[in-house]
Amino acid sequence: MSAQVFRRHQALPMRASLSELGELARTAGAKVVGSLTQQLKKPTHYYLGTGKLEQLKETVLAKRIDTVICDDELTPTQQRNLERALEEKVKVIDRTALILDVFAARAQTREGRLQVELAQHEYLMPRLAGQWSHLERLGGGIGTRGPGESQIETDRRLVRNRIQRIKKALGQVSRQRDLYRARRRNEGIPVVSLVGYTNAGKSTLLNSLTAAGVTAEDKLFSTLDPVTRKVRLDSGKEVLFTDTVGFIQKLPPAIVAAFRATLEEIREARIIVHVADVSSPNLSNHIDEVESILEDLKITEKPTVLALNKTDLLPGAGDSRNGDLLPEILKADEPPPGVVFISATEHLGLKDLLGEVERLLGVEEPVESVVVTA
Ligand SMILES: Nc1nc2c(ncn2[C@@H]2O[C@H](COP(=O)(O)OP(=O)(O)OP(=O)(O)O)[C@@H](O)[C@H]2O)c(=O)[nH]1
Ligand SMILES: [Mg+2]
Repeated sequence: MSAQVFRRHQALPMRASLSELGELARTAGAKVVGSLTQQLKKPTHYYLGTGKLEQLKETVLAKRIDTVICDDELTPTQQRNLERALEEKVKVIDRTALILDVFAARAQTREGRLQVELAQHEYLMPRLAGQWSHLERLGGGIGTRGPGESQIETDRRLVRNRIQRIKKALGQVSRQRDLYRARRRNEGIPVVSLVGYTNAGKSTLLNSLTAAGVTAEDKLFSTLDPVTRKVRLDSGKEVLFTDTVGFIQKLPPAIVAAFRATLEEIREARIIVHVADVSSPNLSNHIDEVESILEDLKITEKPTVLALNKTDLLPGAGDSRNGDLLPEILKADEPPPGVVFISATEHLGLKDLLGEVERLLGVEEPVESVVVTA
């Protein structure tokens, strides 16, 4: 696939990952006052090593920090230990909790809200023990049941019940979705799915292609719920473009699981338009991440157009902000097949994009060959 051009198989560099975490935190309404990094072969029970932990304590005190956000998913023990080691009232959360927070604030439809709530509960479940362990120690002796322990069990049961109820409600919503999908299939209008890293410009593109009026903003995860709009191609043929939730590195498994139904809409698509922000210094990582999430969802082998968006922000060929890969592509007279350069805000390259979609639609889907023998 064309996106292979960018493949480098590397995780987002630590600095880039931290700056993304900062963006997420700002999106959630926090003010970022500083960051601290450490390279460890394996995180400790405190997540950080002893020296760094001391440094963190001092910074928290000096800057009167009220929340510490770690750029990985913390184990319940790590979270508890860190919280105990720091000042009282300092909250310790991890990347997953932060993403869940942003998602919770963004979800608008009933399905979106249910999905986020499911992910939140799944995330909370293994962490309940930690929250009540201080009570456990007050508990009785051998063979008796401490108040903490029974509290954990009550809480677990409540959460488990809630999870069951949400799953049931989601099942109903997804049946409605199936009906809608079947109707769409009957109408025979091909679906083009916009996928890409969060903030790549998917919603802006949908708005530019149609008059969709989808919220597009310079914030991570502005879209959580799928939006579908009809677009007429040059040939007069109609296609449905769908815009959906953006991807991000280290997307929490609880979220992928909860959003599976939404994400699987992509599987229904005839064509995928992978939108990427060409002005990002992390372009190749973003492309890699999106491809690997698609692979996880077993969505491969779909005809794909790679739409390199925000070309208006590029100072021009020869610029090396994007490492050594982009200039190569820009230097070429023509982008490689399956790649188009666009600017969704400036309406540039949209004809090329639709042309590419049209070309892919014209490519017959493989038909099982039948051998008839006399
Ligand atoms: N300069 C420039 N900015 C753009 C372009 N396309 C999108 N943007 C900006 O990029 C930001 C993110 O755009 P969205 O359309 O919300 O991105 P998205 O991919 O839908 O993001 P999520 O819904 O969060 O996954 C907005 O501030 C847009 O105005 C473009 O072609 N050029
Ligand atoms: Mg969007």
